[in-house]
Amino acid sequence: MDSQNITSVSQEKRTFSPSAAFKRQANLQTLSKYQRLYSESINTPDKFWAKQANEQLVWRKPFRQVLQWKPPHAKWFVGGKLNVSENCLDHHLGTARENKAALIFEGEPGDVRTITYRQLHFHVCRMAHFMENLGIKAGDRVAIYMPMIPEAVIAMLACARVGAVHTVIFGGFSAEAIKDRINDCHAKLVITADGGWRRGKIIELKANVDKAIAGAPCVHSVMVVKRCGNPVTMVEGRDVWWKEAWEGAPNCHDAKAFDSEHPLFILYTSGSTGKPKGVLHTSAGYLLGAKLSSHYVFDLKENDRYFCSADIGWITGHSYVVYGLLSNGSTVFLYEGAPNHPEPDRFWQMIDRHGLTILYTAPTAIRAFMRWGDNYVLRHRLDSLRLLGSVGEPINPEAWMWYHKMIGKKKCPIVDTWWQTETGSIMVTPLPGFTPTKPGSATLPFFGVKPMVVDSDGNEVPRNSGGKFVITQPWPSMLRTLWGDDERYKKAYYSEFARHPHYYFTGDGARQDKDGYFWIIGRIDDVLNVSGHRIGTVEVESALVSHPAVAEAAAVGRPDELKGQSLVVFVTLKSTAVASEELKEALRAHVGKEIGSLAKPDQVRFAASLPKTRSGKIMRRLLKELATNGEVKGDTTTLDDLSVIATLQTEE
Ligand code: 6R9
Repeated sequence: MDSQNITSVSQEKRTFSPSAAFKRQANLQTLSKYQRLYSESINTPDKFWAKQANEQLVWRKPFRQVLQWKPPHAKWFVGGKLNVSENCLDHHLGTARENKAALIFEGEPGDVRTITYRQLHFHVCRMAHFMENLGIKAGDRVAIYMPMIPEAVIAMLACARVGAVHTVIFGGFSAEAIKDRINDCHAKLVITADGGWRRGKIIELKANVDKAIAGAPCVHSVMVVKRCGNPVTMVEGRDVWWKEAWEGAPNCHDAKAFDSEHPLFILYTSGSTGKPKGVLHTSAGYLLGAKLSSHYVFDLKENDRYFCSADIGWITGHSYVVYGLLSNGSTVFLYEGAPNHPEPDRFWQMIDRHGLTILYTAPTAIRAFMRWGDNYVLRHRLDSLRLLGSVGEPINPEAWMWYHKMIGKKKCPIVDTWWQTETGSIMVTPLPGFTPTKPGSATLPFFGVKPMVVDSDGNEVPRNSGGKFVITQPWPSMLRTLWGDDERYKKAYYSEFARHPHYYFTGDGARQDKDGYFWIIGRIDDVLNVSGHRIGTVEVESALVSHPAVAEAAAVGRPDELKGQSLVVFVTLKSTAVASEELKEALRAHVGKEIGSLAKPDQVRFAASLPKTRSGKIMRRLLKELATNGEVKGDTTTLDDLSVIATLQTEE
């Protein structure tokens, strides 16, 4: 098993417990209480989830059955009806939260806006009306390609309100990638902005949407928020400014009730084969998972000001910027831009300026802050912070210790949360009031989650041995299928173990230590984790071979101090092409165009040929070893032509 994803030079053996002061005020304070609730959630899940669903969610019609499980298909809270946006908004009106800040937004240029729950409701109602007037009906798909501005949240909630299924596309994806996603789910409406600010420059979002729609005839309408004021082309009869749409619409909107299993959103994510997968989440179960985990994992209190640095284009932004937090009535801080603009202390400055109490970010960001130097941190007080979180990849002990000392001033518990786009909400995590943490371990399962480390037959391996990380029982916020491809859903997640067709395979490797703590090692499939972003090697390879100079390509990950993994591609050229530095640059740019700049290879290597098995499969394992160590020592017995490796070793 590959443990090299964790770029660790030191071992941290200490455990860290929350302070008595933190414990006293925590939403859950003792291990014994957790154990009792956890056992109940696993042994009598129907009872546990019925109680949670009734307490946490506002129902229009009660459900009659908690779970209908016909592996690998689940239906949760069968027969129930609710409206997700009502749970996030209307539910807080008429209470002390009505005039509480729902969103505090800071744009990269420094503009600040505060939007209360009442105001957010008002905006969402208007947009919901507008969307209905455009002809958007329940079940229709709406693509959202926006910067991190309040309108992005409003757009998501307006979709939820009218029952439209949103698919948020991260602003870093290219026109090609947008086109593929829009076509895959047949989106009728695209909501975007003229641009977004990133390191003082404008990212031209509308221009990308225009290019994408040229190849996506399913799109009827485009709504455009004016954010940067950069020139854009508005197509008559198709494009409308957000402000104009908004001005014409009434303020009140009666939200319809939708079935528990009504689709809420599709989020595309990289898989080990082919095109990105459209992970489908539905309404009640997803919302319950996001809400309950937010409450316990972030220990939410009424006066918290919570900052999650993830973009809403990722699942973390969906669950832990929007749905989990707003359903709890929390104040969410939104930041538009880069963490090092204008200086690498932007986060710390914003934390002091707005009195932020919780920070949830990724190890790759923490490592960048470490590299930029302590002085940028030490200029700020950071005394409002009380809890820190990490997500997206394994956190190496050095980064954990730095986060603990420099940002948390040794008093903030750190929650290292393991989960995935597919799981919808946090699955393995410390609960900050009592779990002793070990740097690098996501610790223990959340309520209702039964993980296991197994061998290739699906049998549990002994403690401390590495194996495949699976989840053996269904949970409310699980993905329901892949959009338009249920066969792929079954194959990707529920076909790994013939004798255990109900085991969900995560694609990760893990081990469980003697205390029962889980240590996630990283992906064991053909998915890379570069700066916390999932990138499918196959996607990058397809992008490369679509370039006229390329005959064949293989993409592999190499451990990287900053990014966790960096992307190295091996390319063989067509006989007509000539290897050159310019061509390497052109290939990087080509991948940027096909997928987005996040997938641009860090290194392009030309090769005379690629190592293959006798059945013709590229042996990425050997290339990975080569990219990492400069040589190949691993098993080459299945290699078709040994000389390929010798040549490759001398080729860079
Ligand atoms: C939420 C999110 C999922 C993959 C997952 C794993 C890695 C996420 C982690 C972690 C170790 C953690 N991952 N959190 N690995 N410790 N705390 O990131 O979703 O983008 O779908 O990525 O990220 O490899 O399988 P997603």
